[in-house]
Amino acid sequence: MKVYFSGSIRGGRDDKALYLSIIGFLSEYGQVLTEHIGSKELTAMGTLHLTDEEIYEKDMAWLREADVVVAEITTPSMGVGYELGKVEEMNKPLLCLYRDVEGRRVSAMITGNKDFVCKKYLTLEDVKPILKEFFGKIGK
Ligand code: 6IA
Repeated sequence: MKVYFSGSIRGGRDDKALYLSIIGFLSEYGQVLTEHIGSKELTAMGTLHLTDEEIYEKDMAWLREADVVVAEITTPSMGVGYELGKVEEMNKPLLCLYRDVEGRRVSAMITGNKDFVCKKYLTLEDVKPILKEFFGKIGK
């Protein structure tokens, strides 16, 4: 099974360590196409030698290839929001994970969409049973 993990890049890299851990959990369920999202070396200013057009084409191809999409949406990101809209059009199973952060709330365009499964968590340990339930439900 192919998993597309979506997380903020230019929106801010504060949660990159969390992304890396979640990608680790996801790799137990399948191949994570976007492992670089958790990379320490990848900063908001970028280190990959790709043009924006190449990044867009590559990510859209991976998104089409993916069987399932998991997003960490605590750090607001235009790119992640765009991907979520596309995933909805593609009718793929989607899970959005987020934490409560003081002074910040996830967009109502995401949590208000009844077709999106959005799960709030406190610690990384909470993520494991959320993933288990989600992948169990989609039969993977
Ligand atoms: O707007 P954002 O940059 O925060 O969007 C993040 C989302 O868009 C992620 O879920 C990625 O799938 C995708 N994305 C955005 N930028 C890149 C990227 N940049 N590489 C791969 N996926 C990306 C490379 C470094 C760049 C900062 C020059």
